[in-house]
Amino acid sequence: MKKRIFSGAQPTGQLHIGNYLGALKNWVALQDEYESFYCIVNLHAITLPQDPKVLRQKTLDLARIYLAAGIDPEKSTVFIQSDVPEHAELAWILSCIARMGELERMTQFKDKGKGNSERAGVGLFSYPVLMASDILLYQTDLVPIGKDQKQHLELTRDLAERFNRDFGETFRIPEPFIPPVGANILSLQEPAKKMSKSDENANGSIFLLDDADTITKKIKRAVTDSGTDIRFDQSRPAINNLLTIFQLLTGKSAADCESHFEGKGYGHFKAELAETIVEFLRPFQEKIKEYDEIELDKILKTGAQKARSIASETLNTVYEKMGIN
Ligand code: AQP
Repeated sequence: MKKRIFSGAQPTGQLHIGNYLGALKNWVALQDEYESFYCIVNLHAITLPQDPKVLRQKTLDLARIYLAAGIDPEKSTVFIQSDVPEHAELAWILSCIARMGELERMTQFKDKGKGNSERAGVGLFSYPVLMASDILLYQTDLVPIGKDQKQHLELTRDLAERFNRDFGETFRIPEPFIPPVGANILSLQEPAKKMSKSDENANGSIFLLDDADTITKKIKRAVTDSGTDIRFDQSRPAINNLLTIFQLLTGKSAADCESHFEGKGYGHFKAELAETIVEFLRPFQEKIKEYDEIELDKILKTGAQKARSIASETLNTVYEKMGIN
């Protein structure tokens, strides 16, 4: 039997090249080897205020992005989180297992709550529990994620182990899959921070739907560090980040990237990087238009049906073990 993968992205803001290189690219690569579940996690999106009409549209747009990136609905199960109510149900159960202290340690809550826990939403606080529910419902073996989600996956493992200890073997303990390169693509403007959908400065991110002009301008404006060599160097995060993007999009080795730009300056490098991104995104952007609403709806409904059949089995076992059913 194939091992199982679960992963998802939130339909908030615009997906950027960090989401693609840190997550989506690996989802596509892993779908042949694993039984894969790729979810549009719209219930996570509402942990921060969303415009209802925009949220619905972004949910469908994100499904299109998954498909255009190469997720094949014949191989992978693609679905919307809220179409499988078991996610929210198991999240309640797990929130009765989770401890306040362990949630308080989540750095993403500290970042997104802006240190003001008095005003932060309870959903924002408990969102890692919903993420644990997403993963555990499918008896997932592997979760492809960027570095920012590592702490949440550790919590998922802790909750699963605690439940198994207290109620008997129920959940498979998932392993993270963090790509060796690309797990933490940084902001083009502030390379001390990750590239992020919710960054107020749009120049920090290359969005998957940016046009050629915008991409070229953003790369031109990307901050650089001191030194002029175009080579990988952990002590120069800006150039390291830009070269990593180049490496992942061209599929070249790190050594080949460095020798390719040997003796060349930033001007040359940035122009070639911008061109590489534009050419990479062109077919992707064209493909997005291919899926009409009816076809998309069919894919998502079929996906939800398949997902539900597995999720409801896990939830029934959980209820039985706890004396609820
Ligand atoms: N900068 C990044 N580099 C590599 N991987 C990244 N991911 C996010 N940012 C980077 C990975 O993308 C997947 C989907 O992310 P998400 O939609 O759940 O949102 P997020 O992790 O909260 O990332 P964002 O883009 O920064 O969104 P906001 O600003 O809304 O928080 C995940 O696997 C994530 O690890």
